[in-house]
Amino acid sequence: MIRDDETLNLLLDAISRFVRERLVPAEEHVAQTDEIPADIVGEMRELGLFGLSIPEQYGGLGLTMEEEVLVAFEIARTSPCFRSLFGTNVGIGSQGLIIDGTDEQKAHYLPKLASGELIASFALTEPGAGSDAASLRTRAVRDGDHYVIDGTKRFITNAPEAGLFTVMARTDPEIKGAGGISAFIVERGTPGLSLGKVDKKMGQRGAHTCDVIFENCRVPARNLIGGVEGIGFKTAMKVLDKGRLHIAAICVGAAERMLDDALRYALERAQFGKAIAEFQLIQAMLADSRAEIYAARSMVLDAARRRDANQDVATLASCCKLFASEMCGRVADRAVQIHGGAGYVSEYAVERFYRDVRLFRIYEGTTQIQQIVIARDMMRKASV
Ligand code: COS
Repeated sequence: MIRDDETLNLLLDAISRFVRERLVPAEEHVAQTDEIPADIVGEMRELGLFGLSIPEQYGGLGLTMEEEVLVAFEIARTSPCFRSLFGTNVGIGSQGLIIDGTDEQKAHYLPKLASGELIASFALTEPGAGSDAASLRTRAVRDGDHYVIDGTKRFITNAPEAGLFTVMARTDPEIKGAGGISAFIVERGTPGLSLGKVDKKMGQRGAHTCDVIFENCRVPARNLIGGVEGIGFKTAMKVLDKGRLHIAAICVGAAERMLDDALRYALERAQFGKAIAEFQLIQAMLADSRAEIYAARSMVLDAARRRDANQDVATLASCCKLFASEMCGRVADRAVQIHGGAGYVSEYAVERFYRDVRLFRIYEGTTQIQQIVIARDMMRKASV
C-alpha cells in the first residue's frame, strides 16, 4: 500500500528533522507566547503538511491513511499545537469536502487548503450539543438561492485562524435527530459570521479555539456539501472516523516523545547511589509504557491499512482512539512520576505534555463515546 517507499522515507526523514531541529526548540517559546512563529508556519507549508491527505489533483500529497499515520507518529513527537494548526486541513476541516463534496466544491476550495493558504475548521459542537452531536440546534433555512444560518458553535479548533468552516446545521426542523442535519461550507468574512473570544485552555497553548456565532448568516446554496440536504450528520461521522484514527496516531507519537524524555531523565538522575533507571520500579513504568505504545502503534497501522483497503473502519477507529488516547494519558502520568518533583515544574517539557495530551481523551469523541460506538457495533452484529 505504501506507493513508493523511497519517496515516503524522504518525507518522513524531512518531517522528523523538522520536528527535531525547528519545532522542539520552539516549543517553550510557543508555550509562552501562545503563537506559532510565522516562519515556522511557512516551513510547514513548504513541507506540504497542510495538504497531506488532500488528493494530488488538488495540490495535496494525497497520502494513503497508512502513510498519513506514519507522518502523524513523527509530527506528534513535539508540542501537539503544531499539528493542530494544519491538522484541521488534513482531517476534520477538509474531509467533509473530500468525502462528500461536489467536484466544483472540491476544485474551488481544496487547492487553497492543500497549500495552507486557507485554514479549515470543523463546526459541529454547540453549547448544548457535545457528545450528543445529533441534537444540534443551529438552523439553516433555505431562502431562494441561499441558506440563512443561525446558531452558535463551541470549542472550534482553529476558528480564530480559519478561512473556511465546515458547518453542520439543521435544515429540517421537523426531524429532530441526525436525518435533519446538513453540512455547509461557510467562508470567513460572510456577513453574520462572528467569533467569540479565544478560549483559555488547560494546555496546547499555540492552538486556539473559540465560539463561532451565526446570526442571519446568508450562505450560497451551492455551499451545501454534496448539494444534498439531510446527509450532513453522516458526513460528520465519516469525517470523525478518519479523524479518530489520525488522533490515535498522534497519541502514539506524543507518548513516544514523553517516554524518550522519561528514559533520558531516568538514566541521568541518580538516587541511592545509582541512576534511577537501575531501579526495577522505574523499569516497570518504562516497560509498561513501551509495551502499550507498541500495542497502540500496531492497532493504528492495522486500522489504517484496512481503511486503505476500503474496509469499514468506523469501529476500529474508535478502538484505536479509545486505546491510544488512554494509553497516552497513562504514559504521561508515568513520565511525570519518573521525573518526580521535576515533573511537576515547567522546566521540563513533560509538565506541559501532561496537560497537552489530556485533550486527546476528550476531543473528536470522548473515551465514553468511543466505548458506545464499539459496544453498539458488537450488539448490532450479535443480533443479526
Ligand atoms: N459513518 C457513516 N454513518 C454513520 C456513522 C459512521 N461512522 N455513524 C453513524 N452513522 C449514521 C447511522 O447509520 C445513522 O443513520 P440512519 O439514521 O440512516 O440509520 C445516523 O448516522 C445516526 O447515527 P446514530 O443513530 O448512531 O446517532 P446517535 O445520535 O445515536 O449518535 C454518536 C451517535 C453518539 C456516536 C455520535 O453522536 C458521536 O459520535 N458523538 C460524538 C461527537 C464527537 O465526536 N464530537 C467531537 C466534536 S469534533 S472535535
